[in-house]
Amino acid sequence: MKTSLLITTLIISFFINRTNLYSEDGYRLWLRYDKVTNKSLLKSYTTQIKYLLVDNNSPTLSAVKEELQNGLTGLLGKNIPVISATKNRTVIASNYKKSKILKELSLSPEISNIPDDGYLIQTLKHKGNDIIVITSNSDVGVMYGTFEFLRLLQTQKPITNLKIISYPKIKLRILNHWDNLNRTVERGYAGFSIWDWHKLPDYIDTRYKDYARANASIGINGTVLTNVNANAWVLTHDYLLKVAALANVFRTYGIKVYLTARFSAPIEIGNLKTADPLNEDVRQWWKEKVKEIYSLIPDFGGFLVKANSEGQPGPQNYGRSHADGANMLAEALEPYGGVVMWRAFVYDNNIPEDRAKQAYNEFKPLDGKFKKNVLIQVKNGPIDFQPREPFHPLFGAMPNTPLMMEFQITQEYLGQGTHLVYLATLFKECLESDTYCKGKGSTVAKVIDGSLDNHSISGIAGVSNIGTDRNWTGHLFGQANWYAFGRLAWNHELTSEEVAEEWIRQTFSNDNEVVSKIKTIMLKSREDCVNYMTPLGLHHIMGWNHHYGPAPWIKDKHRDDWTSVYYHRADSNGIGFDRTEKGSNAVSQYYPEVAEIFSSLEKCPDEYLLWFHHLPWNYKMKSGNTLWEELCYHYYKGVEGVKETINIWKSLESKIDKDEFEHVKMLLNIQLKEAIWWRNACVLYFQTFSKMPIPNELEKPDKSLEYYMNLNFPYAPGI
Ligand code: GCV
Repeated sequence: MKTSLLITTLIISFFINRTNLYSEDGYRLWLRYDKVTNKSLLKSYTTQIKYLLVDNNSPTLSAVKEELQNGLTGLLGKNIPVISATKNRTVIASNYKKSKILKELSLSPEISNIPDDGYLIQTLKHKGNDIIVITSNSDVGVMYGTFEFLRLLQTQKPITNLKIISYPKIKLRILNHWDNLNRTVERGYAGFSIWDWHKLPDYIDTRYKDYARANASIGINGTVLTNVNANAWVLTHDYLLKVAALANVFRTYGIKVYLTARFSAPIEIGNLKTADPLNEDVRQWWKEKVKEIYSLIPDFGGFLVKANSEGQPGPQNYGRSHADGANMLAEALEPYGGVVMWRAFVYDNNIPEDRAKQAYNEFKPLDGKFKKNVLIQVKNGPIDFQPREPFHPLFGAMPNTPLMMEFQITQEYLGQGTHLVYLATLFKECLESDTYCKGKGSTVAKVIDGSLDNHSISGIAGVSNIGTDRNWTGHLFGQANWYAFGRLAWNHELTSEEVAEEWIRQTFSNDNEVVSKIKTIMLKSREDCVNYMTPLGLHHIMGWNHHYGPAPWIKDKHRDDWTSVYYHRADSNGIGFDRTEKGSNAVSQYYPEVAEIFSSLEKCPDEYLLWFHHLPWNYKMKSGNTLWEELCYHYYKGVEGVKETINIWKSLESKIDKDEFEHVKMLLNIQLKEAIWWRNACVLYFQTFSKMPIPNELEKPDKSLEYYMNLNFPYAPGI
């Protein structure tokens, strides 16, 4: 009796586990390669793709072959034989520079001029054979072309008469992991760090390869493995061996590794008494360290540095400038082709100046003082990855220095692990902002891609949202932000809509209803979030330290610039930070055309109103409402937006994998709860100053301000 019960239990659990094994858990990201559902397209694909020829072997081209075989087998539902001589209906993937076969074909002459990472995908007729060529002047370019080709099939695009030429606008397309050596992730909401330092270098988790594949598929070509709040320990020999093991996996996929350099490392692991960048022993120490790194990792990318910011050590500890610090590291890296990405995220509460102005004040005078292999990495806005910020005034202000963009993919300030917020719209808003530095049309995108000032290096970084969660990003829709970052880093001219559509088709389905409804959800999601968190230019009013939830009441801390009241400045007269000439004059850091817009009450967009102006509660808005009413309407609109999202999502139940549907549904319910919490807490708090009623037609908060102020989250994630 007992034995039969045991057997039954085992059988049942076997089937349960099997089901779990095969249900969709998000691990495959956007590289699912499921069989094409559209029958006529499938027929057309299978007629055009009969054989595969991957010319010239190299680890990268072997990976190309593997990807094409896996991808095509999945998408077409049959095996595609690999051959060595062209036949009718062959897909050829080959490096143009190395390939004999391709020289015989009449490929578009443009191929010779395509920059290294770029590719050509072309349909051709050769000796009566129909062939499709994926080529590039580099192996990794062939890989990028391969992923584009597979994307065409995944998104069910026709592949007849192809002639696609594409190359990246920005050279360094890099993920920044804020991962600590103990595997916690600062501002990480998807579990622990995927780098298993303890088991490296001997144990190579299959995730490392899948991580590299996913990044290569969207053109990301670099990864900073460690937190900018850096630990010098990663620069010790034993850890460098671990880093080298990761680099060996990533190299095949065209991804270089970078490390964060703790400025005080010469003291902490080098037994020196100082880390002064002008001290000869210190300079020599870095040179030796860099030499050691390159002996283990010949294609090491370089260092990312956070210095003299939020307690991190830096050159100013020794009375030296940021340029002195950056140039010392740049000199050590120069012989090997490495770069320094020096962050401009600096501010000091001891300086009696608007925090929004400090990075500009510090860095603008240093323009032109950096070595050629230094990039200055600037956050998109002047404060800190808020739901909405105007673009950082440094963009356009340092023409003689390559400026890199730093976006945050992880949603520290936009709902962390539980809110569906599609960030392409935020990224695009910043990239498309006009700095006017060289007249109209001098967009931030043109500053960072180097085209405006003819820089030979250019870069863009995204603070990663990746962790050990099975679906990589915690929230399934977090994957869309990783995807969007990569796609926009490759081509910032893509629209948010195009990128969303690609992602949806590859992640969920090509069904038109699914595509259009999820696109609607994604495209409005960031504005919903701004509305229920920080409408009309409000910023930095979230929970203390963990940054979870609303807390506009934060005050009297050891640093003013870490409180909320410093930013919203609400009082009985009104609300907002006066950054006009009459206030901190942060507007003066922008070019006159921009400064004029932000300064003027008539011209300043509502989106930035309270970022730049302190206005009375009864100030008449363009809509005719008072400022107080407008604020309330925005908060309530944000919540309504989430309700609408939930309804749209629910209408897709029959068309979405069950597990994924439930996963997103539960998270949306949390998002709604938290949106209401943000709305109620903020409206009640600001009402203590406005002393005005919440407009009649709006439902009143069901809890008191005191209730919200007493909420406490000692174990909120990400710190
Ligand atoms: C890595 C904000 C975050 C910090 C982060 C810092 C930075 O202040 O809250 O966690 O530190 O930005 O970008 O350096």
